[in-house]
Amino acid sequence: IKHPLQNSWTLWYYENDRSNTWEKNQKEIASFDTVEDFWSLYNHIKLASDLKQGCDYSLFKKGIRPMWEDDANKHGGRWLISLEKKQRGNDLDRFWLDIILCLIGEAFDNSDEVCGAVVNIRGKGDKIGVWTSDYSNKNAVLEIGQKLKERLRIPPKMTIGYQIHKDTMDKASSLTKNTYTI
Ligand code: M7G
Repeated sequence: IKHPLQNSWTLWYYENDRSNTWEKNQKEIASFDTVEDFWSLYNHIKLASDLKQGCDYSLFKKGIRPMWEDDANKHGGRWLISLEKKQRGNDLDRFWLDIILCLIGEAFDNSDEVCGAVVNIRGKGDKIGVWTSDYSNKNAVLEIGQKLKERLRIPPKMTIGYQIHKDTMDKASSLTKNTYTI
């Protein structure tokens, strides 16, 4: 028998089609709830670094849509890892896979707070966000950020910020203030 995961997960793909709304451009690709089914999916799809500019992958717990408006996200925020352009060649795919493995392997003490993760492929610099459900749960948010930094081997002196979705909604995301930094 296959090795069950604690949660079922859904992979979403976003393609920037200007004739459609942002929400309509989010497509569900597949869901899985075993280790083996995760790897068959992962091995079958393009690496994040091979997606076109403007595209996203999102991996969320099944039943949570990869958007601020979802009930699970509306009081939440994200740890944001902003990559330099040159990091697409090496760090991007490794970071994204390591984050997926943290999510589906329930690597955090506060894994219940985790909703999912998003990778944005952008010409101005790629981004990876790990979304949690309640920004006011400071201890949980900080624990998740710490663990993320360790697991991705981000140097201690390089800080990452946590941004509340409500703040991101109101501002161009590059201007959103960090509520926590680590
Ligand atoms: P982005 O794709 O997160 O980052 O947001 P980018 O600026 O680097 O491309 C781009 C735009 O997509 C936002 O300004 C919103 O118009 C839309 N958008 C992004 N997200 C995550 C959401 C969301 O959760 N809900 C809605 N309604 N729109 C979103």
